[in-house]
Amino acid sequence: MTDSAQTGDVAQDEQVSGPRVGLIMGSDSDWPTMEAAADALVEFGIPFEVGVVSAHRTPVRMLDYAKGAAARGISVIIAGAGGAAHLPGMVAAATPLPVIGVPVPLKHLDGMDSLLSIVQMPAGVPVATVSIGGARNAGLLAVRILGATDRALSQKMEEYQLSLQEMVLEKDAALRD
Ligand code: RP5
Repeated sequence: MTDSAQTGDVAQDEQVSGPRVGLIMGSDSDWPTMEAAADALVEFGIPFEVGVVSAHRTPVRMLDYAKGAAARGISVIIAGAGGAAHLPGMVAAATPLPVIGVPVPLKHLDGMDSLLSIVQMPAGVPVATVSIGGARNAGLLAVRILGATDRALSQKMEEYQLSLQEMVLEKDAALRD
């Protein structure tokens, strides 16, 4: 995994071709879970950046990242964390961008602690929370958000949905073979 998350300004032309999704996590130990979000973004050809941004261990870096993301051309942030998982909510508090939270399951409590830390946001500061360990859906949700203003991407999502349908029908047919 590369820690390529950057803070600060970039030149205007870099925004056009630069990353559209910020994929961040509280620790590199979250990567085995979060990798599925990256895989989904790669499948749909979405440029993204990856980085470790810890709400507790690097609070200033977290705020810099959240405050600077929109100006750098990021449209959606996916934030994963485990345990006392404050990263998605704190990032959402410091950016107007949509934030998707991924509860990372740790050794204890099966990820329920992560889920509740991320999902119970106060009114006014939304985090779109996926299931415990549901990083693939976080990636797919980011694609759908970008697809709302990108017809080609939206069509690609429709094709993916059709492929899911075909997969189920094939399994159904195989059961009765
Ligand atoms: C959280 O603490 C991280 O998101 C990670 O899930 C958890 C444990 O981090 P490490 O001790 O493995 O670095 O903030």
